[in-house]
Amino acid sequence: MQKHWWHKATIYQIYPKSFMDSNGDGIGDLKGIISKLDYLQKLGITAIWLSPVYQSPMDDNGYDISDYEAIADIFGDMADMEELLVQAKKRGIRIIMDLVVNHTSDEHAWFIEARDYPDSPKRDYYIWRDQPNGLTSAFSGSAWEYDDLSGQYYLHLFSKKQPDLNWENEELRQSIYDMMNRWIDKGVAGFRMDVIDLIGKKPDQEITGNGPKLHDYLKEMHQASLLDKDLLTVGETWGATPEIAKQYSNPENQELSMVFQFEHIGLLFKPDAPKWDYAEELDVSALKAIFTKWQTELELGQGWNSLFWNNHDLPRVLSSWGNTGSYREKSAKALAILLHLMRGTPYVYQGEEIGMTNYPFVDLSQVEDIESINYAKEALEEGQSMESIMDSIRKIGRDNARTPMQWDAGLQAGFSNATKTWLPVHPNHQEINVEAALSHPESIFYTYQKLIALRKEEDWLVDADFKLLETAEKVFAYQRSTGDKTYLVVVNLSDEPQPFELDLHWKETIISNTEESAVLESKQLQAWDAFCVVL
Ligand code: TEU
Ligand code: CA
Repeated sequence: MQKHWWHKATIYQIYPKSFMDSNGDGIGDLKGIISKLDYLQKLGITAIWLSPVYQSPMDDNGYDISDYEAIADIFGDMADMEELLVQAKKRGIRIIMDLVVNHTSDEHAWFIEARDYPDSPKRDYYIWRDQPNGLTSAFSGSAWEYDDLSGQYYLHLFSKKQPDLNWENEELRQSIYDMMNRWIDKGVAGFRMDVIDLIGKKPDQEITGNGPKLHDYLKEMHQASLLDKDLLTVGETWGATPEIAKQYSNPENQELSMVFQFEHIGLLFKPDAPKWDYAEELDVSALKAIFTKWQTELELGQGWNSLFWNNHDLPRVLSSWGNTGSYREKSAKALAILLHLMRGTPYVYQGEEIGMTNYPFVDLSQVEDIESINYAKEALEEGQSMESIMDSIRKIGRDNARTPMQWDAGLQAGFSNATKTWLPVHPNHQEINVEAALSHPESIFYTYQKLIALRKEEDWLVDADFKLLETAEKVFAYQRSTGDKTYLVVVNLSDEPQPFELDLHWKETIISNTEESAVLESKQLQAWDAFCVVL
C-alpha cells in the first residue's frame, strides 16, 4: 500500500468563529488563529481542518457560502488567509479547507442570477420544480422554498438560504473544480467535503445520499483537481457503510483519501428516533461492535478510516460518554487512548485536548445555531414543552461545540477582550483552559500530545491489524498485531471498577492513565482505567 503523509497525521479542526478573537469584536478570526499556531505546533498536529472562512451571510455560520474565493469580513481578508498558510507551513502544519459544494448561499451570485433571470444558464445550477415533493430539510420543514418571481420551488436540504446545487450540470461541476484548483495553487493541502454524499441526489425519486452518479462525480473531480497532488481529502458521508467507504477510499478508485462515517455517533440518539430524542447512556457493546466492523472491514489497502469523537456539529464527547465530574481528566484520557490507537487518521476538535464540556444553556436566547432554533420552533408548534426542548438542546445541540475556546482563567477565557462574545464563554473556563493544561504535566493535553507523537513515529499504528477481546461489557479491549509484536489496548468506559480476567503479561507500557501493574494483580480495572502495553 502506498503510504501518504496523512496515514501518520493527526488533524485538528478549528471552528474559526470560536477559536481566537484578535480584534475584540467577540468573534474568532484568522489573525487569532495565526497567534495560536505555536500552541498547535506544541500539540504536534500535522494539519488544521479549517471550517469555512469564505464570504457568507452566516445563516449557518459559513456553511452557506456566497463567494468561494473571498474571505468573510468577520474573519479578515485574503491576505490574512495567505499569511495563515505561510505561518502554518513554517511550523510544519498543513491547511485543509472546508469544501461546501452541495449547496451555496442564496446570496451567491450564481443563485441571484438563477433566481432573478429564470432564462439564465445559471438557472440549471440549482434544482427548480413546479411542485414540491416529500423531501424535508435537516433544519426542519420542507426542503422546497417557493420563489415568487418564477412561481417555482427550489430545493434546500438545509436552510432555505442554502439552495442545493445541481451536480448534473457539467458547467457547474467544472466551475467547482476550477475553484478547487485555485485554492490548491494557493498551497492548501486538501479538503474536507461537506455532505459530499448528497451531490448525487435524484430529487424526483426523493434520493438524497448515495445517489447513482455520486462516485462518477468524485472520480471526475479527482481527475480534474486531485490527481497525484498528495492532498488529504475527507468526505462527510453520514450514510456510509464500510462497503461504501471502500468505494470512496480505495486508492485504486481514485476518489478520496477517507470519509467521516457516523455509525458510532448514531449511539447518541435512540435507535430510529429523531436526532433530538437522545439516548440516556452509551451502549458500550454496540460501540465495540461498530468500531470492530469498521476496523476490520476497511482493511489495509482497501480503504482508510477517519477516527473522531467530536466536531462542530456534535455535543462534546466528554459530556455525552465520559465523566465531567471527578473523573473528567481520567475519562477524557481514556476516550483519547481508546480512539487514537486504532487504525485510521485521528481528528481532534478544538478544546477536546483540554477536556472542554457542553454548555449549560438556560434558554433559547443563548442558542445561536439555526438547526436548534428551527427545531425549537417546530417542536413548540407540535406542543413539546420548552423545558424538554431545552433539555435536548443542552444534550445534543451543536452550540455545545461552538462556545469559545478556553485559553486561560481570565476574562472571556482569553478568547477575546470584548465584553460580549458571539456565544457565551463556559464558566468552567476557570478550571478548564489551555494555560492550566500546559502547566500540569499530567493534564489531558499531554496525553493527546503523546498520542499524536506516537502516530507520527510508530508504523504499527498504520500496519497492525485489529482484534476485539472478550471482556466485561463496559470494558473495551482490543489487540493489534503486526510482525512479531502485539499491542494491547484496554479501557474501562465506566465510573465503576470492572473485572479484568485476561491472563496476559506485558513487556512494556506505551501509554497509561493508571497504575496498570495493579490491574494484573487485582484482576480489576478501576474507573476509567486505560492503557496500551506491548505483549
Ligand atoms: O453537516 C451535515 C449534517 O447533516 C449535520 O448538520 C447533521 O444534520 C446534524 O448537524 C447532526 O446533528 C454539514 C456541516 O458539518 C454542518 O455544520 C452544516 O450545517 C451542514 O452540513 C450544511 O452545510
Ligand atoms: Ca474577531
